[in-house]
Amino acid sequence: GQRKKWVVGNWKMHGRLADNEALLRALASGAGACSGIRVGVCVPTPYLAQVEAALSGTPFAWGVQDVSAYTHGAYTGEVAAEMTLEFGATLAIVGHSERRAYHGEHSELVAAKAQRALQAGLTPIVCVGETLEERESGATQAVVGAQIDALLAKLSVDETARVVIAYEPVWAIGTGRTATTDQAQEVHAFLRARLLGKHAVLASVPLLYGGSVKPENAAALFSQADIDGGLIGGASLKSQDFLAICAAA
Ligand code: G2H
Repeated sequence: GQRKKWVVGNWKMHGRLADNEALLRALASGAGACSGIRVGVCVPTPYLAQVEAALSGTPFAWGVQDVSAYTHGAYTGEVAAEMTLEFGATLAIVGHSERRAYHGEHSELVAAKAQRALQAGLTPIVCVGETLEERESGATQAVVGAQIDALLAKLSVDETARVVIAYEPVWAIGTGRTATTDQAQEVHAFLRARLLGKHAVLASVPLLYGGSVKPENAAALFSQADIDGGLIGGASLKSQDFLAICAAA
């Protein structure tokens, strides 16, 4: 297709210097699996310097799992986009369902974080997705539609054209329960149409799938018309699995 495939690891709150070193070395030496795709890892902030040292000069980009909506100031505990730039970061996940659920992040804040990331020169990976209860009550499109609309309400078309969106059904995250390729494709097609409804240039926004992507299911998911790659949690902590997923993209 015309859109490049993306594979981005989300380490979540995992890692230790020594374990990271082994994983990063394996990724750097397995970079051959990544030709022709966009690949990256989003790591806990304290490890940015380590990741920069290990992945500079490889095809891998790196970044963080959240970013402040503010530029600087009295925001205890927050990390500014500009701080991550000093460590070569180019990516920032925003609005992951774990942040929405455990840290009360709502779609307006998520949109503000995405905009701040863009203004700093980072590529935000904006996560959307429905819970099991919402899916079972037939509200999937209403929920993810509202999440996308909040983004479209805040960002200009030019800004929106520079984001990456990840569809992560909450019921498929870390549960081993993957959406079927048809379930995923159906929501991706809906998201594509929603973006297109705003402006034709938004047809090129990469739409990643996330939720228990593994080497065994990656190729089938990535072959769907509107699935442009994946956001990978658990499997991104094992170099063999992550590189196999990259090879499938
Ligand atoms: C979904 C995904 C990565 P996992 O959260 O963002 O994690 O692959 O472990 O389901």
